[in-house]
Amino acid sequence: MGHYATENIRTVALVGHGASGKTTLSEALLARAKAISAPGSVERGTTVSDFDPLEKSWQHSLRASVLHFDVDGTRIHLIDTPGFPDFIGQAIGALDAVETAAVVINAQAGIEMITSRMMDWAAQRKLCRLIIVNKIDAENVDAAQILAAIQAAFGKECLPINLPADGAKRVVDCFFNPAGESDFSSVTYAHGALVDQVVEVGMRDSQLDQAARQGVQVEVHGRALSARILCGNGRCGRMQCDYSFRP
Ligand SMILES: Nc1nc2c(ncn2[C@@H]2O[C@H](COP(=O)(O)OP(=O)(O)OP(=O)(O)O)[C@@H](O)[C@H]2O)c(=O)[nH]1
Ligand SMILES: [Mg+2]
Repeated sequence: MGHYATENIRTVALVGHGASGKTTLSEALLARAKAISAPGSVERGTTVSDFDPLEKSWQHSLRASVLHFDVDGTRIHLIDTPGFPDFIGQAIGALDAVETAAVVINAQAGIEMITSRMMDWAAQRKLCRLIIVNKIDAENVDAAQILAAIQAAFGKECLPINLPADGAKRVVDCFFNPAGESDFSSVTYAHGALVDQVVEVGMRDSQLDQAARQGVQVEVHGRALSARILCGNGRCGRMQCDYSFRP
């Protein structure tokens, strides 16, 4: 392992209900960061994190797996956790090892039991929280309705960093782009709301510029291409600048 200054290390736990797509997303992130040559698949039993024979045969995670990759000189330590309630102790333990909880939501299923529990448990630990709405490419997904449900459940401060575009084939970054086309809402509106919120939490322009320069930007393509980071909370100003996953 190379040497990384503390400010160039991020620790993130992927948490959320079973089958929301955490392991698949981990693969996409590893592949995009070139830590692996191509993303594996849960169905084929070829993912980095579900390496146990039982995980491969059951096709879901049983234990927390620690992964890492580098992006623009920043080392990301990612913990992929199981979402099924029987194994949730592994995910709760992971929260104590990270600064950020990325709560993955299945766009088809909406907010599920473990979604809400994880948001609560991460808040109790004063972690940065972000929500990733995954599987927006699946059938019968109403992304606007999901955003409304997230805001109703977790607060209006949950703002979209990315919005779906081109019929959910890609997303548009609302943090760095002041305008653009999206499937619902408006990039201009979302951008303005994010900037207002960052200003509200007291981040000065110079800090914003610096955060944008240092920001972790991971591009995601492939199967888990529908992973979208939707919102920030907790220390939201800092989190929104630090993490921008741009499919
Ligand atoms: N259509 C679609 N399917 C996806 C996406 N991401 C994951 N899947 C599928 O959803 C299923 C569950 O994916 P996993 O990555 O195992 O989900 P998980 O959250 O790790 O599940 P647990 O380990 O049980 O908590 C698999 O069949 C994946 O291929 C996506 O973005 N779109
Ligand atoms: Mg998994």
